[in-house]
Order: sequence, then C-alpha cells, then structure tokens
Amino acid sequence: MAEKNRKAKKKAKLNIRPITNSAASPLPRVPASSSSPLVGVVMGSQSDWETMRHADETLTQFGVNHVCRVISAHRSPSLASEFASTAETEGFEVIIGAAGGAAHLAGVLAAHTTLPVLGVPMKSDALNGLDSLLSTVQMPGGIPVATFAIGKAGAVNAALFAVAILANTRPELRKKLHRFREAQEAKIRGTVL
Ligand code: RP5
Repeated sequence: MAEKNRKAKKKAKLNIRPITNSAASPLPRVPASSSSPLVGVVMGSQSDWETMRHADETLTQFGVNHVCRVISAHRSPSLASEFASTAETEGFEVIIGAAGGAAHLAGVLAAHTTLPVLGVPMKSDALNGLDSLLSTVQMPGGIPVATFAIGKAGAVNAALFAVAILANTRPELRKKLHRFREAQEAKIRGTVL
C-alpha cells in the first residue's frame, strides 16, 4: 500500500503542469525555479497586481517558490475551480486569494481545497475595500478563509503568514522569520526623529 502511495505521489509530481499566465498578461509570472511552487498567489484581476506585488515581493524576499496568477471567481469560474481542486496534487501548500468588490475569490478557492486559503481584500473605488473585506471574511462555517487587512498591509501579511505556515516544517524559514522580526525592530530602535 505504501509503495502504491509512493508511486502515485511520484506520478502526481511528474504531472505538474507549468502554470503560466496568458501572454497578454505581462505582470503575474512564474518565478525562475525548477522546483514546484509552494504558494499560489491568485488575484481576481490584473488591476489587483499593484497591491498584490507586495505579496510577491515578500515571498521572493524569503526565497519561497510561488506563482502569481489572475483568476476570477466570476469571470473565469471554471478556472478558479480547476486551480483550487488540483492545487494540492500540484504541490501547493498555501493559497492566497485576493479580490475586490464582491470579493468571492478566496471563498470559492477555499470551497475547492482543504489547503489553507488566505484572503486579501482589495481597496475598492466604491466602498474603499469595506465591501471586499466583508465579502472575503464572512464565510459560512465549514469553509474557512483566513482574512487579512485591506490592501498592501494585507498583501504583505498574507505572504508572511504563508511563510509562517511553511516554516512549521522548514527550520530555515523559521530562522528567516526570526531575522526579519529582529531587523524590523532594529530599524524602529534606530529611528530618531
Ligand atoms: C474583482 O473586481 C477584482 O479582484 C478587482 O479587485 C475588481 C475590479 O476588477 P477590474 O474591473 O479592474 O478587472 O473581481
């Protein structure tokens, strides 16, 4: 049985498809690495990239292999379902879902996977992101989405939280998180106005 599981796992690994965005989308991209990505950063629109690039930069800072993709729960519902349903076998360990307005993306992703889904509400024109926040956070019991702050702080913190999850089984990431906190504090201690 163990041998069968090992073979199935190996096969799933070999079947990993490179996840790329359409050529028309210049920003979200697959980072240059041969190992499979651990974090999927998914956003509802390319217009979310200006905020979500901060999640991308934070994950890159920690050396975490990840992909950034535009997938809309409303405009490309089948793709959202396909991405989340296959995420676990693709080797992802955490998904970050960011959307604005009627922000159902993180919830829809969470409905199709048991991987941890971290939601980032985008600041919206109409209601400054309060709509996004409530749409993301008010999940029905049974399908959890860990929701972060609206905008840049949420994007950075979702990435840091993803690193913290991965660090549970990766001591080198835990060390990096400690160093990050120390550097952050040292910067404040060294600030004299
Ligand atoms: C949401 O609608 C997206 O996540 C974005 O925040 C918002 C507006 O999208 P665009 O009209 O700019 O594509 O689905």
